[in-house]
Amino acid sequence: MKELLTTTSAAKLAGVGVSSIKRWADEGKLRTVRTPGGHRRLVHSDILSFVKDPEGHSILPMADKTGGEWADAILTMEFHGLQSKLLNARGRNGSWNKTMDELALGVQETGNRWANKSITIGEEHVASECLSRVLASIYESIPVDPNAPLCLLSSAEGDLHTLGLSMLQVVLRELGWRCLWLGAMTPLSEVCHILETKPVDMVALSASKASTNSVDLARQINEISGICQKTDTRLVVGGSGVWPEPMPHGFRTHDFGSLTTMASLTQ
Ligand code: B12
Repeated sequence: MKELLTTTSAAKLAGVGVSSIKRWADEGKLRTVRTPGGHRRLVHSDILSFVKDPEGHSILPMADKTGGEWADAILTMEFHGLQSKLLNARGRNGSWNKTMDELALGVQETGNRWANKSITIGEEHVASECLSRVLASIYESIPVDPNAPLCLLSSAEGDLHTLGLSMLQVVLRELGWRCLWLGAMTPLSEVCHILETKPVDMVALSASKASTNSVDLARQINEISGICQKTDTRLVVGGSGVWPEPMPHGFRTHDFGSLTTMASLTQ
């Protein structure tokens, strides 16, 4: 299954006109990814889930509805309410990867509400902190074998956003992995040093929408790829940042669902 679609293929798949797809992308209702040549691509799994009218025509991306509901939950800033909504969603979806793909839409919608000034920067900060604590509590509550394989989690250099990693560690824990959290602000040279000196099985890097420098992200990949090949460590990158595509080495994901397609990830 192809992960990324042109606007024309996305329109065909959704059964709507190209102009609707472009409008929803411009309004931020559909996620877009830029190719190195600057062309817009859409995420296949987003296009599959549309809200339909009674005649079966697509009227709005499902992402819009789901993202709105999750953003409302995040912005209650209430630890136990948010925790129980997440646990309920995990029960309904049957996996954390599906649940985190839903939640990510809510995090992105929270960012849109800040950008269009319907919430203040302070509300956004309190809500993100509450969400990262809830995610950490869920991660810690999932038992894991002390000898399970180890994944190192780091933000791309210069990117302060860590919620993608907080979601990722819950997904990995359910798949039987332990995680070593480096988060943001760790220089890439230190990530490389850890890979060379500790028994790490995989390294996961996250770059958010704020990582817009494709040349710098390509430099980071080139640097870390050499060490990963030397130490036989798997490399996976994700988030809306402009990672090189195709990657010279390693695996580029656009959602948590596709993580499970990585060979032998499930232990
Ligand atoms: C929360 C938040 C913050 C918090 C971060 C707190 C924290 N602990 O992370 C704080 C307050 C620190 C912050 C700071 C800033 N932020 Co901010 N922030 C956000 C917000 C709301 C969410 C970011 C996030 O977590 N995204 C991560 C996930 C949810 O999204 P994703 O990248 O698409 O990733 C998806 C997947 O790919 C997966 N994933 C992510 N990583 C990985 C890795 C692997 C391996 C895998 C498998 C999957 C995976 O998770 C998601 C699932 O679909 C966004 C809104 C948005 N649209 O993202 C703005 C946003 C990213 N921020 C923005 C900005 C501008 C900033 C600041 C520059 C603001 C400022 N002037 O100070 C700073 C500093 C940025 C820096 N140097 O990094 C802009 C960026 C715009 C741009 N193109 O530049 C955004 C888009 C807000 C907006 N609408 O304008 N921010």
